[in-house]
Amino acid sequence: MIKPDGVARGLVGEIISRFERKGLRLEKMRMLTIDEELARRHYAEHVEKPFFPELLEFITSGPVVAMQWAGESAISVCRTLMGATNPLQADPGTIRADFGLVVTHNLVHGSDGPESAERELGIFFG
Ligand code: D4T
Repeated sequence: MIKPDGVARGLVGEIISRFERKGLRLEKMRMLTIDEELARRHYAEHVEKPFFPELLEFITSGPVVAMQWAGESAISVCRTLMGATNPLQADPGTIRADFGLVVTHNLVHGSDGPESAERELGIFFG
């Protein structure tokens, strides 16, 4: 998912292009603005975390682009292209390192395993 900062900064094409050039296949795509109810479902594991209020405000602040990507090891390949959660710790050449500066505004979200991918794709495309 391209988060509100990625959309607002005009980086949708750049980010999609990186996944496409890697060889992954774009299967589904949807632009939407996440409301509080959807944010709480999507980030269920973070609802009690101290950073959740800030995360909630940010993720509902503007449109996002939800996508379903397919291909060999798609989940780990996506996470490699995205880089570490905190852009300051992400490797150069990753999306978060190249375009991000602070952890809240880290441009992209990717499912961290097959179960979360199934759950999250169900939320956005079910
Ligand atoms: P997402 O879920 O957005 O792909 O990020 P990660 O899987 O890489 O990281 P995460 O689940 O640990 O964090 C979810 C989301 O919360 C924001 N965040 C995180 C934040 O605002 N402050 C923080 O201290 C942390 C750890 C960034 C990503």
